[in-house]
Amino acid sequence: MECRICKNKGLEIFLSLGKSPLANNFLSKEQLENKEETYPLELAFCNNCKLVQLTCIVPPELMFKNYVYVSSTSTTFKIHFTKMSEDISNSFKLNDKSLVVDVGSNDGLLLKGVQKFGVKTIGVEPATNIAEIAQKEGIETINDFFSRKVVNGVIEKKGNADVVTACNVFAHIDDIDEVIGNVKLLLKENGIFVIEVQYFVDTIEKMTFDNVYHEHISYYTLTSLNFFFKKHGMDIFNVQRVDSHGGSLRVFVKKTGGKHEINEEVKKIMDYEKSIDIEDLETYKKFANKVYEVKEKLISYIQDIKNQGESIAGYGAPAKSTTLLNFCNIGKDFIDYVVDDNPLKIGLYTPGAHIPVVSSEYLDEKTPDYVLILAWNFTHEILEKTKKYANQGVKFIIPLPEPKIV
Ligand code: JHZ
Repeated sequence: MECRICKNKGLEIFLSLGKSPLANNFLSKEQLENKEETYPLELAFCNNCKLVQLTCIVPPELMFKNYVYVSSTSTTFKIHFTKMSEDISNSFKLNDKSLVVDVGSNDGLLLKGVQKFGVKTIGVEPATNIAEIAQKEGIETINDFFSRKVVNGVIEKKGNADVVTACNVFAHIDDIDEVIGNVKLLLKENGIFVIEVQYFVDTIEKMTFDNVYHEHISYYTLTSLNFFFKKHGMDIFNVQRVDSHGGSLRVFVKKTGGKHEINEEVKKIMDYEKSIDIEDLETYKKFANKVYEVKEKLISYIQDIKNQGESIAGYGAPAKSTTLLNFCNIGKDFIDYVVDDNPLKIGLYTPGAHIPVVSSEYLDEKTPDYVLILAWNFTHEILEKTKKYANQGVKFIIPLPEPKIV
């Protein structure tokens, strides 16, 4: 196996989370009867360009053609992407002559915000069912992967783009060289590429190892991103740490020689990464050891609750809960049901663990003693919504970085 960025062959495997089903492959009752496909979930480190990456790559068509994740399900994300659209439109002075193309545009949440500034937009979204949601909302969306053919079509129809965005999709791309070639082709000379991607430094510091699943092929730091963009004749000119998904980077990239000045934040974060030995394999091995410890702690925590005869429900059926539950062998013997507000998930069963996903009203019908917050990145929003249960004595468990009750 060779590194996806620099083609180095000496990759070091440092973490194994066992075999896991696809994280968003929720099952119908009938599908529970069939054998479920599982794939190894392992991370490797490249000593040359410092990229952390998955060893087992699942064909994207199996994961992204019919999708269950909808960005607008949480209020937190509605606010986040509305604010991001305002920031980008204002900072780069976008107007009715500008074009923004969003790669992996999901239900069009980001573009909806950009359109308020009169800006022309196009989304590119491979999941047919999700692209339809965006189209119904009036967000022009091409239902496809971000291929050369799609890019040529956009250029022909609308011209080159001022801004290309890619939020929570950059880590999902296997042939990242091809995609960045397409981004460069699509961008105007001084156009910018903005990505939001989960930050592996946050994963290490906050132990959010459940973000490891087959959709996420690469696990970026600024160090590895910098190597990657330089290789493609591009420069990172600004970077911000944002809260999404337990900690992400928003990275602003230009073609080398483009007009935007390089902000000092880039050096600051690069220096910070050096100070925590991000280039050293030992850092990753230490993280892996902690992951195995947290697994044991979480299992015994949940086991103790069950031994006392108390019941547990899960809050949220995020993709990451598939990793957490399967890696820790927490199944329907422990969790009676999980609630989720996304109608595409309700009525289905979680991958691997086979726990029923029900609507949040179910908490009234069968109120548990404990709620395990599986969508821990929305703890604040979830605790606000569930105050009445807390007042009735229901206790809430946050699983990571270490299990605790709030
Ligand atoms: P959430 C997604 O991961 C999928 P997930 C994707 N593959 C990716 O890469 C990462 O993002 C970055 C529910 N919920 O956003 C909604 C409620 O029901 O953490 C979601 O099912 N009610 C693109 O799936 C889930 O929780 C609520 O009040 O791990 C959260 O999923 C709230 C707040 C959430 O992403």
